[in-house]
Amino acid sequence: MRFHGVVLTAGVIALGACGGGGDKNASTSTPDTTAAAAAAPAPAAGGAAATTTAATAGKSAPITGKTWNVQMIGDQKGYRFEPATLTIKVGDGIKFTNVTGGPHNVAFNTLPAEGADSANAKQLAANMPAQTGAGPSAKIGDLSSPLLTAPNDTYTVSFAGVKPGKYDFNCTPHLALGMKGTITVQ
Ligand SMILES: [Cu+2]
Repeated sequence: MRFHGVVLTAGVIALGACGGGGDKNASTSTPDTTAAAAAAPAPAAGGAAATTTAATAGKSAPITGKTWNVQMIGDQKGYRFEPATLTIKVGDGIKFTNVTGGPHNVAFNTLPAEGADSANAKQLAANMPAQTGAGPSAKIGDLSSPLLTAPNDTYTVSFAGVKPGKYDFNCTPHLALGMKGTITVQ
């Protein structure tokens, strides 16, 4: 049970971060469109994406539809997203929650309308904030979330403004262990 050590460490970090009481923000599995919408990235007011060259490339598109929940799990049965495959609509969002076995992230590797420089890839990158539910954090790459280290930390991706098709994703730390999935956007 090696991952117990990881969980304990993450738990200590979470306790330190929560500090002053009443974690009313604790996420549940119920759909929470408002929270997801609030978590969606604001247009780069802070200038984090200021180096983007194309004027249209850095603008995030907020969730307009349903927010789906995906759990990030590492336990005796292995490392996985649950569900690992889901079908959503353009405008929906997905809220990933670090349940056990973290740190986890979500990184996209295969996109419809191929090419890392495609407008679709830029839109998805813009829809992936450098912030988890726990606060600002560094993205691992344009199409990768920050690491979710603390238990119950969340990360929400908007699929507004992207092209329909299949989006393969994985967890970078656990890719070799098969932690991956596919989102079909209709
Ligand atoms: Cu993982």
